[in-house]
Amino acid sequence: MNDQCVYVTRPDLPPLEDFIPYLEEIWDSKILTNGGPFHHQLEKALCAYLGVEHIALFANGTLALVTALQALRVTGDVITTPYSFVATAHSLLWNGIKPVFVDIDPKTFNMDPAKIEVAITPQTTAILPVHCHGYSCDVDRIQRIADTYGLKVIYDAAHAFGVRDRGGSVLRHGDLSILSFHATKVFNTFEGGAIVCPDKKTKQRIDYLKNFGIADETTVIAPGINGKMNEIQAAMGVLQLRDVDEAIHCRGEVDSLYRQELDGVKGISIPEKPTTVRHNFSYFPILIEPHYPLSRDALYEKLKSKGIFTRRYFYPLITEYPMYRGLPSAHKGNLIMASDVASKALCLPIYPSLSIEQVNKIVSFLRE
Ligand code: T4K
Repeated sequence: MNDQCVYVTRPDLPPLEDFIPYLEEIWDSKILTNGGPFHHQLEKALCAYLGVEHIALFANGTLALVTALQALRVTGDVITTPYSFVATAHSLLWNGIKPVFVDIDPKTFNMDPAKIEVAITPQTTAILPVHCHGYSCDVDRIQRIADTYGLKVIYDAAHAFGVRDRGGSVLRHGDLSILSFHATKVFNTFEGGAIVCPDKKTKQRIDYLKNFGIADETTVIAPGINGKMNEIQAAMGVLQLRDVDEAIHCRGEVDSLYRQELDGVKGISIPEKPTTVRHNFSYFPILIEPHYPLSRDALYEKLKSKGIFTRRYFYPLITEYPMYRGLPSAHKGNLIMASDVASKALCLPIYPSLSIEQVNKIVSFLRE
């Protein structure tokens, strides 16, 4: 890491001195984990901030995904997207579930609901869509399909912290939604994650599962895992919540500046602004079209040579990795849009402390 370089993201951090009193409290109490006071405080504060009823915190988003599938006893085949971070599909394999990949909508990069319906078989038990880059999935159509065929829906909402549609938080949709609080996310607890649950009973089950299945000192009700968030992570979360609106606001300014400055640049297309009433500006993806003077990969390398570290999220597609490529649904002909988007996508740097000068520098390289 080099201060002269610009990265696709940088974690948002409070001033260190603001965190010291939280550490002192942890040192005094000697409660470091297993559902301590900061854990409790963060769950409550997140419910209030996000406008949801129940949240179970996790050590990271991947454990939250794995546990969500366990909690709903999902088995068999699950329909999901190839256009995501690999953790989405890995959570299925860790549960012995077969992923069935379907193509995406090239406008939102989210699963195309029309493709979901034709992929359903008697083995299908659930749908695992991703709100990619914080753009909401077509939640109404997905729910209609799930209701018609009796399927569960678990949203991988790792990118969708704070996103709201007309009815409230997008995290209320489906049976469960999963969040990631990784260092690279809009809201971070260094590492962290959560499951948004619809009711107390489901949260209770998830709380057991993330703590080895322990119900009390002498009772273990399920083969649970250790997915608990520790007190330092939770304290960081409580503090980070204080500044998250400001952070999202700053991200929004960067987004607007890119949109304004890149408008009309030949060979660059920008996904339309999302239709949600509140976006979180977690990523700024652009597509490098064939008539741009450089290929996407040549541009990526050129920017890197100038100290600008963009990312090709999500290239390669999940379906190109060895543990997935043998599946019938991983065939390229089944994933025409996803393959096309993966070959063109470039995520530009976006984070609250990115300056106007830095954005202008990136834009001028792209225009060159
Ligand atoms: N589902 C979806 C849809 C996801 O996107 C993710 C995670 C998950 C599930 C799983 O959630 P977690 O289990 O991670 O909570 C990153 C993240 O590691 C990953 O969390 C994230 N998605 C994914 C999209 O991106 P990399 O390999 O691109 O990260 P890395 O280390 O290259 O970081 C990117 C840039 O961020 C660096 O160039 C500089 C900056 N950075 C990164 C870290 C870790 C920092 O400045 N400080 C840091 O501490 O995967």
